[in-house]
Formats: sequence, C-alpha cells, structure tokens
Amino acid sequence: MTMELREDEQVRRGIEKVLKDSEEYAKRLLEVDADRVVIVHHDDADGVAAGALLKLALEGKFSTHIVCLEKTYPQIVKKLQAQGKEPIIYVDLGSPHAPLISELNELKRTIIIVDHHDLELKGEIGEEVMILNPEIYGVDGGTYACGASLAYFFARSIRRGMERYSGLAVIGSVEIPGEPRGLNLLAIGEAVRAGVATYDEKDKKSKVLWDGRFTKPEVLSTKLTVMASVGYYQEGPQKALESCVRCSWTGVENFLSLLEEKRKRAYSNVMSRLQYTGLNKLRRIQWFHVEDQFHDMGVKVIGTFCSYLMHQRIVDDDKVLVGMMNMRNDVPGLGALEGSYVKVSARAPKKVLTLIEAGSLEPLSKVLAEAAKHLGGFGDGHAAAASGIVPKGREREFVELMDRLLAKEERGPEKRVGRVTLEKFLFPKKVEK
Ligand SMILES: [Mn+2]
Repeated sequence: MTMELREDEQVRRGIEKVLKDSEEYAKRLLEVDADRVVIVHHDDADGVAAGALLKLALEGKFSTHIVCLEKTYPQIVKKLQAQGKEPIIYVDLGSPHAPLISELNELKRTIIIVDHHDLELKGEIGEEVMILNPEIYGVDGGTYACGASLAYFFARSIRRGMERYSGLAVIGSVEIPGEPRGLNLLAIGEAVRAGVATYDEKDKKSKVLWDGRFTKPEVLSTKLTVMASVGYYQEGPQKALESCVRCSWTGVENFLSLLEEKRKRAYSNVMSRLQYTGLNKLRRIQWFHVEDQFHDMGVKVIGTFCSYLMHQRIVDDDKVLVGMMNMRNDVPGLGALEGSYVKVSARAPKKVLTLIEAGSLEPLSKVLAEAAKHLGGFGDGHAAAASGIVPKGREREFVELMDRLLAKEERGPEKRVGRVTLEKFLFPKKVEK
C-alpha cells in the first residue's frame, strides 16, 4: 500500500515536471525565427493523432511540412536534418535515437522530441534538442502517457482552445493496455469537460466524438493505423491525419475499405503459401520471406502479419519467429534512400520469452539490432518483439547470425543469470512495432 502510494506520488511529480517542460519548450519554439516547422510522426494511430494535434497547434504561426516515418532509420534522420534550418518536431518516435538526432544536428536547429518510448541518453544531447518524455523523470511512458497525450499537452502550451481536439489524445491512448492513467487520464478529463468525449468510471472506458457520434476510440485507432501504415505509399498518413483534424471519415471511407481488402488478400495469399511450404528452420529461429507479396504497403504489415501468425499452428512455440519483406527505397515526403533493404520483424513465442526473461536467451531487441547493424542495417524494439532493416541480399546471413547471437552461452564470458520477477512474468511488455 505504501509502495503504491509512493509510486503514485512519483508519477504525479513526474507528470507535473513534464507539463512544466511543455510550457518551456513551447515558449522556446515560438521564439524561433522561422516560417516553417517540420513535423515527423509515427505511422500508427497514436503517431497520426499526435501529428494532427501539432499541426493544429502550429497553424497560423508556422506553415508545416509533415513527414510520416515507419521507423527512425538513421539514414532518414541524416537526410531529413541535412536540409533547411527550420525546427523539427519528432513525435511518437525518436527517443531511442535521441543521441543520434542530436549528433546529426550540425545546423544547430531547434529540435523537439515529443515521445513516450524508452529513452536513450547515452551520449551527449545538445542544448538545441529538447525532449518531452516522462521517462526522463522515471515515469513509465508505456503506462502513463502516449504520443498523442504528450502532443496534446504540448499543443495546449502552444495555443489556446486546443481542448476541443483533446479527443485525439484519447484515441492515441488506446495503444496503452489497461485503464487510462497519468497523462492519458488527464487528457480524458479535459476531453469530457470539453464535451468531445465520455468516460465511464465503472468500466474505465471512454468514447470520442467522431462524425457527430460518440464512438469507441479502439475502432477509430485501428482504422487510423490501417490507413497510415497499409496506405503508407498512397498518401494514407496524410488522409489519416486530415481525418483526425476533422474528426470524421468523410471522403475516405472507400479508401479505407480498399486498403483493408488489399491487406486481407495479401495476408491470405502468403498464408496459403506458408501452409504449403512451411517455415524455414534454424536452431532457435523459424523464418519466412514474403519477397514482394506485400508490395506497395508500409512495412508495418509484416509485423502485424507475424503477430497474426503467432496464433497459427505452423509456428513452433520454441523458436523465434522472423518475417521479412522487400522494402521500397523511398520515403514519401523525403525522397529516395540509398541502397535496397528488407524489413525484418521478430516475435518471441511464450516459451522463448520465458527463456529470455530467465536470462538464458538474449532479448530480441538486442540480437536483432546487433545482427542488423553488423550487416549494415539497423534495428530496435523490445524483448518479445523487435524489428529493423537489413540490406537486400543478406537475409540468410542475418537469420543465421541472429540464431547464433540468441544463445547467451555461445557469446562468451558475460554470463549472467537473470531472474523472472512476478511483474515481468505477469506483464511482459508487449508493444507492436
Ligand atoms: Mn505511441
């Protein structure tokens, strides 16, 4: 009980500090002498809702250039920051790459990272780079915040009257499992007061005003994610963001159902092929490559497909699942990338996760990132789910290397026996990447 109270107190204080930072960063942003601000947001509902909130807040003060990123690829950060001098706001992404973002800020422009993901602070962060993230104050951003809630409070620090858009923060919050807490709960309070959401104290569920009706935010969130990610190369992110600005699907209903249909067809094609061929198997990994079967869809679809596959019988429960797809080498709004890459996505079945938690296997985030980096790619994620990119043509080397890296005893001396805490066992961090 005391422990709980102490935690609550720590969260409350942390959030107060985040809100103070928000005011300060907004002030600094408004003092910048620029016509334009670049907003870089993530490709899921939380990122889209957050991007919309920032666009709305900046309207009339700056023009905005909006880029949707599926991941914070170092090569993209480099390209993005090499041009222009206007401020950049990264939202719902960027925290794990804060040192790189800072290092690549040669033009010393104002950069604000508004994010709730785990923060990497190894290395120096320049004073032009501001980070709005509760993790700085020891408050878990995966529990007490989301990208859109943070963006909402930041937007409110920039401009008055943002309350009527607070429902967007509620939509973003849906990716956080369990009852709303911290900043997410604060945003719901504001949305209810503004008349754009309802909240049922009993079941801790909210509804958001959308197309003139109070609608479950879960439904809105799923659709926004499909639009932005499956439709990534068809202006899906812009359409999703505009839908958020209008709190309406008007004009995009057809587009949305075409995307849902397209993804379903692609999934079932790959599924029937895999049922016929089976998965490729190594000692600790089972893998497949869809090549161009998800062509012209954003790379999130391979991750979602892996998650779906985890519930199917063709997946062994004692091997890590790895899926790959060919990637297009352009980023809408940013142009071509150098080289050809494949997107890789990994998931740990329960049995594997238990071994990871017990310390006899390495977390996926670590081995995937290490293997990808070794081959000239990059990766990140969590213990049970990770993703990244590797150069096209090196897929086999990648899975073989990852297979070797997974086993701790084959890595050399740094042997250390971990412990499964009850917390870790009951609530493994599950984040869709
Ligand atoms: Mn998020």
